[in-house]
Amino acid sequence: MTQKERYEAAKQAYASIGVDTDAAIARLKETPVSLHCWQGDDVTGFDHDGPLTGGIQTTGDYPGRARTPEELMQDMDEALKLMPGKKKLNLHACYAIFTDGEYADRDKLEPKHFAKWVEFAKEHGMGIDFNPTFFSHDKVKDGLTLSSPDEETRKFWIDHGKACIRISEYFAKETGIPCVMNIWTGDGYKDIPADRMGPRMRYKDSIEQILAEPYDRKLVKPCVESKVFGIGVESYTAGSGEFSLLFAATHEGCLPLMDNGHYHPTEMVSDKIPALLCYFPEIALHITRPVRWDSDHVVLFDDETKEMAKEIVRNDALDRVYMALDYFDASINRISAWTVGFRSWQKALLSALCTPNENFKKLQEENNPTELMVLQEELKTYPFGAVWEEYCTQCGVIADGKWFEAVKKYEADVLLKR
Ligand code: RNT
Ligand code: ZN
Repeated sequence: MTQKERYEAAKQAYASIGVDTDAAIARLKETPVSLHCWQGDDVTGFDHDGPLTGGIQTTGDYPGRARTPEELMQDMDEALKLMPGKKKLNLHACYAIFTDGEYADRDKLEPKHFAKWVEFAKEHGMGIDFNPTFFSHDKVKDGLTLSSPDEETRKFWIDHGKACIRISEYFAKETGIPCVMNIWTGDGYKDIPADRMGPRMRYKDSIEQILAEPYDRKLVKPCVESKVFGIGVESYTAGSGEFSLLFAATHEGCLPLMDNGHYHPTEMVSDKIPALLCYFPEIALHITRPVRWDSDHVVLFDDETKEMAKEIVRNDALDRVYMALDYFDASINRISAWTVGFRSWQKALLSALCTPNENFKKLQEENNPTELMVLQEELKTYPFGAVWEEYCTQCGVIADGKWFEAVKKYEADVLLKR
């Protein structure tokens, strides 16, 4: 059978249960997913020499890490060729590019320090999302930034946040696509705190000051990302789940951002998505794979990933949820890590779009869990692979089974020579 014949057969099979695979493919093609630059260099960036801090960690020493902006862009170029669908570029402030020996500290960053990234994004027709970097810097005092009791420290990081709002607006204006700007800090304590509320009140005031920087609400979408713990920050985080969610709920225009590595292992972000959609016009996600902890393993086409995609699709929320990948694995080929994660999330979305969601909801409402179970189970063996193959083909991207050859060649020709 040719690829087209395989797809036609699959299309018929799905049509018999009321799913239009052509429509599913068309919808996915226009749905942007944000690709994080930090998988390419183990969250290092270009504005400092020190270690990665903030309670996050990359493990592994696979050869070929990008060491310069040129290498990172070259690697991303390579990875982007292997990813079907619409992309956005997700940057961190520490990826500022300084030219001619100039340097600006984080509180003094300007749009011009990201001009090369804008050029790169435009070449690929991508919008840009942004993250102030509240870690890996000597002004992180005693593990604290926006919640620091030291006013000079706190002001430095507030000014960094404000600078990032201005840069986010620049990105949106340049690309014509709104910029999601995510605030996450690793602020917290290793051991039992004597004051849990004080740091949170300071954190709240700091984010309020950052968001007081004038910006166009249609162009910049600020978010607050929560976290339950970090390495060396096991007992307390200032930006806990309740803190961050309630901050967003009480500050017009601010979105909650859920990272599915940031909850207790039995809590499911798939269940939280529809809860938040009841209240917020828009929400944001960091899609990752936690293994026993917030380990940031590469996203796979696994059950919880599929469940998260289902919640977005069947609640008709593809335009209300800003989706970004967030993981970093230094123990495997980084181009492959990017590609597997991006393709897995695309598969999860496509599979959710190839689900007879209205029929399934109807069965639930009619209180027919027996038939619902039967049909949900049978759907698992439908010829999804052929639909995925067609999607990749239409996007001009190599289908499964062959793209890894390109990665191996790039590794031999480029990465192993670094
Ligand atoms: C850390 C958060 C945060 C970072 C990136 C690099 O636990 O998930 O989003 O991963 O900002
Ligand atoms: Zn995250």
